[in-house]
Amino acid sequence: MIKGITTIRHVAGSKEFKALSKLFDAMGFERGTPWKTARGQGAPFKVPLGQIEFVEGLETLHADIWIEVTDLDSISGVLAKENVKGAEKIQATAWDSRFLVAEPAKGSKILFWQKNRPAEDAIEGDLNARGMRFGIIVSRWNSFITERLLQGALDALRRSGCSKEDITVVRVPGAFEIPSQARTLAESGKYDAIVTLGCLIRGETTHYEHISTEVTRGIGQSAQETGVPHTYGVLTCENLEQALDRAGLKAGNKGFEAATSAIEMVNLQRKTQNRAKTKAMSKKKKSKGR
Ligand code: DLZ
Repeated sequence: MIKGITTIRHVAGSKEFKALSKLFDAMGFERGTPWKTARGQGAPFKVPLGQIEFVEGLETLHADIWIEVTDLDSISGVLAKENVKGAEKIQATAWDSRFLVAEPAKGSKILFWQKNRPAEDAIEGDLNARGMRFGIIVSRWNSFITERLLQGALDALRRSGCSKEDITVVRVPGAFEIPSQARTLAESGKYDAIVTLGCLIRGETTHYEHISTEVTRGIGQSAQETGVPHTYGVLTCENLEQALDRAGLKAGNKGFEAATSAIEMVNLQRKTQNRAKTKAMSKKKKSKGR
């Protein structure tokens, strides 16, 4: 029955409205549908998860908008870059988290908080690509976009220490042809990971759903069946504007992200495979000793 929750803040004036909207854009919030009438305007911003919480007792709440984030230091950086006045220093809570309070517009205090990393030793891949070999498959359809994705991917790999000679770029006609080449490169045994880059625009293809489903399935299947990490930098967009945003403008560069994920996956796979090997060896030793 319950569908969602919207916390509405009435801001002091259009200056504050603009300042808050600009800041929330800079922090990467997804915009909802804005509205404007003769009596005012609204700018909704969406969050992946929301809740309403009632609090009783002596706890100091600092602000009535609380935003949980995954990287508080980056938020602090955005606040500094956007010149937000009244952004306080990061503080520790008594409940294993950190927070900071900012007042981006008069009367609108926002508390940003992040849970401290759990103490368990999660296995994660780091972002050092030295000595790794990557195959990048990029489709030529919408090359205006895909070449930007390629530049983003190359930038990520080179900045992370991968040498030029260890990167092979293969161009295919359209997104539909990406999976077969991904599998060919993966099966060659020459690459630690495969980065796939393409751009499907709904307006340009009546069979958009079919192609995008097939491309996604094919890339996933190649990854699972070859055991070589594949990352997905194929844009599936409604229009050119969305594609441009994801290829280096507002929403970052998905080619850069796909390459970064590939580096992380290679490092992660090496770690988990080593752990699995070590476990198997100690099991063998134990059973021999019996
Ligand atoms: C045919 C087609 C269309 C209409 N649109 C796109 C697109 O938006 N993005 C893309 O990468 N490829 C498109 N293609 C081409 C197909 O992916 C494929 O290359 C051709 O159908 C040839 O098999």
